[in-house]
Amino acid sequence: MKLERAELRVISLPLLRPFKTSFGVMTDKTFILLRLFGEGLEGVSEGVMDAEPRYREETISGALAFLQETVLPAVLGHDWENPEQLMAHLSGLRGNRMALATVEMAFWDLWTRSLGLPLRAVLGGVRREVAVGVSLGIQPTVQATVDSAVRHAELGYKRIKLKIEPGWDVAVVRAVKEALPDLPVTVDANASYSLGQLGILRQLDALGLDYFEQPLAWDDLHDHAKLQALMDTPLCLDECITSAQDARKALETAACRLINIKVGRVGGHLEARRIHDVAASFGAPVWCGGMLESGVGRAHNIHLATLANFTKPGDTSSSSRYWARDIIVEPLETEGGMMRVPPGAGTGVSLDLPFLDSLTRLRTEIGPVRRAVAGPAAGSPA
Ligand code: OSB
Ligand code: MG
Repeated sequence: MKLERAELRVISLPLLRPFKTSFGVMTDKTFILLRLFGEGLEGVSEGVMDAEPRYREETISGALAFLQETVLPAVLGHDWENPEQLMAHLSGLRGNRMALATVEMAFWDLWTRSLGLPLRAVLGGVRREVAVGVSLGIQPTVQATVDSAVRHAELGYKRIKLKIEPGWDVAVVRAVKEALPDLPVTVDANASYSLGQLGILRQLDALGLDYFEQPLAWDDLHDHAKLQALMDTPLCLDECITSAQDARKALETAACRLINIKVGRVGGHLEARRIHDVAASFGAPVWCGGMLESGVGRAHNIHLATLANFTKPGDTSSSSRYWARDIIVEPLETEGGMMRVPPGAGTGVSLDLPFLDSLTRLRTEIGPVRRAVAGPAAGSPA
């Protein structure tokens, strides 16, 4: 597949309701959208880095510069046989896995479209629909959280994940567990606790959670291993895992017992699949996380989650939970807690370009020779 040109956009999509985590409140989802063009076809992806480095260290502004100045010039104008060859060419670039994932994922979409095959089939997926749960942000009250959890359980979602932070933990978890004794309930602290808070962590351990996601620092496998040795509840790592090597080290040292794989966090589908395989070799389940992606990133996640060892429900819930209108044409909606993989070649989804244009804050085209153009809404608020 000859990569001819690329288009980078920054999109702001308003969320239906604010999403609060231990690291901040989000009211709009702002993200990088990448389109890669070649042989008359187009592949699309979105980056999962935020404007500020509060989840992990990458940022939208940093990624834009890195993609424009380094990564895209290195891959455009060349004929790539497959994603492996493309990524081997970039293997000397350290870190920046969210930015690299953006290019890798768009290339997978483009390449599998050129093969006329669904992304899931080429990745080696084993199912046509994937089980999903929901991730509930920190709410104003315990009652509001219980109501939301019950509503989602009634819609068929197969697991409830509660965002927690110190001061918003034991009471809300206990109330949701009491309301839904038979549904798997999990918590995600997004790195907001430390080993100094063992008292609270032990209380959470006694509540029968399916697992506890990323209790401790985003870059700290060592303390997670210490904590796992003191807890019955399986720990699940998210922020800490950016590669198959990280996954091996985490599982070898029992810093966790399962892994939240986000293709956009780990450098793309190839690395996501390697993490999946490493976890399988340890007998550790994985599940597919999310970053409040638009339909573009959501579709990539859904295809990835068809691999065999994605045995726990993922976070890729219905698009209509997040947006009044998505940037893709095809609906991505669950039924009975199952999300059908979009049929068709590649990710199987297509951009709603007029709507996308109205959300575009910045647009740059990069050819084999780079040039910048003003976007339809460049410089003005979305
Ligand atoms: O830690 O899994 C996380 C959203 C943004 C950033 C980090 C996380 C999340 C979620 C929501 O939990 C997942 C989703 O619904 O897409
Ligand atoms: Mg998480």
